[in-house]
Parts: sequence; C-alpha cells; structure tokens
Amino acid sequence: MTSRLSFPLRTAVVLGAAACATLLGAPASDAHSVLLSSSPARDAAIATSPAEAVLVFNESVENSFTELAVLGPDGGSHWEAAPASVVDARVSVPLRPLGPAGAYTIRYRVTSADGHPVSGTVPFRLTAAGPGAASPPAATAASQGADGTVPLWPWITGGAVLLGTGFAVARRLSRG
Ligand SMILES: [Cu+2]
Repeated sequence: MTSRLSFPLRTAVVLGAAACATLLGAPASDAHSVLLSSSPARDAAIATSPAEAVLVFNESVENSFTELAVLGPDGGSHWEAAPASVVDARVSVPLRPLGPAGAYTIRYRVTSADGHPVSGTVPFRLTAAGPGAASPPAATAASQGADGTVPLWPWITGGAVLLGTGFAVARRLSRG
C-alpha cells in the first residue's frame, strides 16, 4: 500500500522539505566551504599575542557578510583591530595585543562559494597575560549606564498593593 496524501498536503510537504534544505543547509556531501586550518590553531596554547587571526578554507569564499571576531576570556570583549579581509580562501583579521590569559574564541561567519553561510568557532588559549586592555573605558561606562537602570514602577505598584491589602485587613479586624 502506498500512503496517499491530498494534493495540498503533498505540496506543503514538498515545499517544507525544500525550505529546510535551503535554510538548514545540508548533508555533508554539499559543496559548502570547509575550514581547513587556522592561526592560532584549534585548541592551541600560545604564550604571546598573535598579530592576526587567520582562517583557511578549502576553496575561495565570497567576500560578503564576512564576520571574524576574536572574543576574550570574559566571552564579550573583542580583540579585532580592524574589519576582516578575504583573499581567496584566506580570511584574516588584525588583532590588538591580547590581554588577560585564558580561553579565547575565534568566531567566524563567511559566505560559501555556493552562497550559503558557514559559521563556527575556534577556541585557543593564551597562557600568559598580554598588555592589552579589555575595551575602551568610555564604551564600558556607557554600556553600564544603559544596563544599570532599574525601573521603579514595580516597586511602587507592589508597595501600593501591600498598603491596600494592609488597610483592608486592618479594617476587617477592627470591625470583628
Ligand atoms: Cu551550500
């Protein structure tokens, strides 16, 4: 017996499958660009700051929507000194001198030759603290000001509700 689907349902299934293949990318046999090597290398332990981070893919990648970031041990600090550049299969970004020792992460997103995005991370470790500072003080202060604001209205509302309840209870008790 073959299972029979109504035409609209079959159409939906086919469209859904096509959308998945497009959005999710695809089996390993697809022609996505593959990261071959990096500098610093994956899981490398280095004692001095590299001047740049470099990724080498198996084929030329498109120079569009390229993102190449190096994140510090705190997970949020950026250490790139300039935007990334793409030359054929080589994607690189110049780095500021790194700062605290610890786990760093190269985070990348490039556009495959077939137009699909390829992204990933490459961890490495800095074993000795470098001279770099995490981020400009001005930027830090600004973000703290924005994040540090606590809205007052929940406290005011909560206080009013508590007061109202207290009055009601007090009135009932005094009547009883
Ligand atoms: Cu692809």
